[in-house]
Amino acid sequence: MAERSAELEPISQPGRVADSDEGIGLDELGLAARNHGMPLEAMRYDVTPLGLHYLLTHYDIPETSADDWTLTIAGLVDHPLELSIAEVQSLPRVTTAVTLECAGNGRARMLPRPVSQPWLHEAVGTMEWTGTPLRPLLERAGVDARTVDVVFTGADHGVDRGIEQDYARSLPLTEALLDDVLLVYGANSAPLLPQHGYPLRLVVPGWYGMAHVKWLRTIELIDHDFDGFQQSAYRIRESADDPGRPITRIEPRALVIPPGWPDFMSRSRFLRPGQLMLEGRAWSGWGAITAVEVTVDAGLTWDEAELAPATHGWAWRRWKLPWHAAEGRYSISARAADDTGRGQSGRQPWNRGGFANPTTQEVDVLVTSQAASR
Ligand SMILES: Nc1nc2c(c(=O)[nH]1)N[C@H]1C(S)=C(S)[C@@H](COP(=O)(O)O)O[C@H]1N2
Ligand SMILES: [Mo]
Repeated sequence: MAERSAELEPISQPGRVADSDEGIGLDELGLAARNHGMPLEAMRYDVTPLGLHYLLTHYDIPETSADDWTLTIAGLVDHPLELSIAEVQSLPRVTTAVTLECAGNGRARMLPRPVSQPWLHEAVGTMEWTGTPLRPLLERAGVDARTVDVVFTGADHGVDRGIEQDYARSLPLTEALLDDVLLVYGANSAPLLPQHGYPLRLVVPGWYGMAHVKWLRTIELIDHDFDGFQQSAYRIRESADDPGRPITRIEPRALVIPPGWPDFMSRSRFLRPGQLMLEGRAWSGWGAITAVEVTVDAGLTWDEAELAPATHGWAWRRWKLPWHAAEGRYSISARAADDTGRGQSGRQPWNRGGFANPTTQEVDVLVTSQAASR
């Protein structure tokens, strides 16, 4: 089903921005309860175990079956294709570890807060995706020279800001033809779970999550820039009437595995004094991570962490830094830079959608030899 209302940017009903003193509302809580993050201690795994990966589904998880699924490749092609899941699975098979991060990661820490899924830092995960490269299928269909965008549409359906739609996102043809773009039917050696797009999803290594269309039904080649709702929604805009710029690849980010043990409500941490290893992950969708710096004193001083050897191109990289924790209070953060010169600056450039917030974590830690009781 196509979108019911032809909307051009900017979307006529912009998302809401919370008042400066407005807490998280029940609607945001509802979204957060459906769309869980990855518990940050799960950064200990190179590959995020099934069920621990973050989840973001705008509407409902559709009822789908591999048995009667058809993937259609149509639009500006010489020979439209219709493929069953069995046919997709009979094509050359690739398995690759890719880190996904939601473009809204960090949104809840923007001030004022754009009202949407209120992520703190946990909208990230890395799975080993199994599928087949998209490019040979597009070549088999025969790409018309007039093609500008390739539109990927999922089976999920809903309404956002008054626009009824199937979830749909496009890639510029040049990006869709990159060798690492995959049609994926498996994750971590198992069939895709329903919530991650069973029976078929797109994986676009390096891009923010919104590009990785789940429950993929149709691929359509068009001769203009796609202006569907989700294409217009994911832009960096400073105001409601700012046309903004599209969100594409993942900006560099480093996160710390919170050390010690947490306080139930505040999630602040406790540690015994002594020698320990701070560890975490860093990733970028633009290039290889080249540096991670860590502070334990709220940004007064930064130390360079040791990077583990890079594994897969688009999977996060492990880092570590030995720390002698003396009694006292600390605020721990990490920041990353990549080989394209991009890096996490301390300051957040605010934007209306709450996207790509580079602000670092602030892990509050009390190092004490006493039992943590009052
Ligand atoms: N069909 C469909 N695909 C989708 C979405 C969706 O709501 N519907 N959400 C997108 C967003 S915003 C993100 S961050 C990722 C999340 O993928 P995951 O839930 O498998 O972690 O899926 C993307 N693909
Ligand atoms: Mo997302």
